[in-house]
Amino acid sequence: MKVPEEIVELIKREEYFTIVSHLNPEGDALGASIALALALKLRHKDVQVFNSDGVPYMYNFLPSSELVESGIDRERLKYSTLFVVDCNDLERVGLKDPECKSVVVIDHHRTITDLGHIRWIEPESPAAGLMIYNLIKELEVNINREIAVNLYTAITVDTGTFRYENTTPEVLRVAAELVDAGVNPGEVSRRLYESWSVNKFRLFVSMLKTVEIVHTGNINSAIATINLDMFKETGADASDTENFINFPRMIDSVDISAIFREFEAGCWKASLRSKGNCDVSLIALHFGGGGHKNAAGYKVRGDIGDVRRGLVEAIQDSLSSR
Ligand SMILES: [Mn+2]
Repeated sequence: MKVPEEIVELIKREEYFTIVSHLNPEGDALGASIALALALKLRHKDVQVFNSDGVPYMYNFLPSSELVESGIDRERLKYSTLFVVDCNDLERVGLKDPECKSVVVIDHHRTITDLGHIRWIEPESPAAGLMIYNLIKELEVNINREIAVNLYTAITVDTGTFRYENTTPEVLRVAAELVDAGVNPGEVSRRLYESWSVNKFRLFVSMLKTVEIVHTGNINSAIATINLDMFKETGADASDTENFINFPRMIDSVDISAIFREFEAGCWKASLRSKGNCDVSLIALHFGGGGHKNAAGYKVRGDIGDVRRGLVEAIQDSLSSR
């Protein structure tokens, strides 16, 4: 992976930076943002980090997570270079009409927007965190334990802790280097996978009851729903649903796992995961969303029955025939 020289030059030249990432942030968005912020600070830059949803409690363990603010200082933004990390559209950031010096996109999602004066997009990169790792190397900043834990978390979350197809030799080499820098992999895994609240577990149980396995030609999809009532009944919130999508994939015959999460009455965020060559980004694009071959998503409005049927039809049309 080649880091664009113009980004390195720009960082050396500029003084003020604002780093933003997508709503409902997960380990990659947060870890990549915080690691970049820490590296910029080590280069004596002025940095603010914004995420409109703040840091979900499960990510409080990330060193310097307190740098992430859920409010943005628009005055400071004006002088800033704006880094958009792990996404490439400002709607996903929840930031309207930012007035800033310039915009740099650092992302690994396939893209349909044209945001950014400098766009560094690596659809083949397993995580934005891996791109930030390479950028930090170019900046010749020493990767200390704090930076390493953030990068390691970013990379592990987006590779399912080295279980997904995107686990390349580079990922494993970088992870080893980060462990050398002081990361405790067991501790990170405990924080990520064994720290659920009771409310989250209850929400998970109610979601499992909605799982339906649908056959379309040669493809089997497990489709689940989480509606607003389920959040209310269990006391869990949207950030608690991270990772739920991966459980239906445990069924050996399932190729696609899909969850519809209601974020406003009648409005659904669809998350899709697939195994092997089944390309769910085609489905997401069909509905105006985006993503990667094995992980994608889109938003849709309507009655849940219709919305679920719409997905099944799209799978039938775009994937089953192959
Ligand atoms: Mn990511």
